[in-house]
Amino acid sequence: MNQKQLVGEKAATFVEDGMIVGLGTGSTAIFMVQALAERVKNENLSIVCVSTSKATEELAVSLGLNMKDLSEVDEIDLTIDGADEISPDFHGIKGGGGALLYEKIVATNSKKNIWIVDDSKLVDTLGKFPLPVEVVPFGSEHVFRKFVEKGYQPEYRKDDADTKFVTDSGNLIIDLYLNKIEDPKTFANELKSEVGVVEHGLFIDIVDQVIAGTATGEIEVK
Ligand code: ABF
Repeated sequence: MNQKQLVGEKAATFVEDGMIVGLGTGSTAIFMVQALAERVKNENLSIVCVSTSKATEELAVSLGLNMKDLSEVDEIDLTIDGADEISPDFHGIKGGGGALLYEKIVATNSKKNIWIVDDSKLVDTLGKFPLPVEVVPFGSEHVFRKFVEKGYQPEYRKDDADTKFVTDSGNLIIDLYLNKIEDPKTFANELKSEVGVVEHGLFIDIVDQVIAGTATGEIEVK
């Protein structure tokens, strides 16, 4: 069994009967959703789920999970999601799958957040993974140019047809190839101050617990 499956299945055991659960996006989250659906069936769990993307919503519905829109629930009890990078102080980069806006909205409306990752996601300093920045299409070229002038090595996220990727909320993503982000908190504030930027993939002071795979095939709950 691979690390992503191990941590996904482990995380599903943290869900308790009666919970409102946020379902993350990405290949690791898929293992969690599948394991959670099995638990609901086998243990007759009564839970309500909220999705962080259309892709996860479709999977969860196909597996019989009880899905609600975020607007239909109060605070979410537990959100379980993947991540692209996690630093030792539990800040992260998310959005490699293009779902960072809905992921951050769901995460910031959750009492507890758990990230599930294989050990390749644990880094000393954030930034080697390109930082996704979600921008509205109108004027995005001007934001792009400002990023070039600042030396952020921007690239528009492309889809399989090599056209600009469009997020679930109809926006575009510019990925910043920064290599290292020495002060993520300051950089996050700078990005958010750029008019036209909707959200970015720096998740600062959001996660409460990390379930990570290890090279020896173990699971580490941090
Ligand atoms: C998602 O998890 C995204 O934010 C992130 O890109 C992804 C990690 O992908 P995977 O689990 O497929 O490695 O929440």
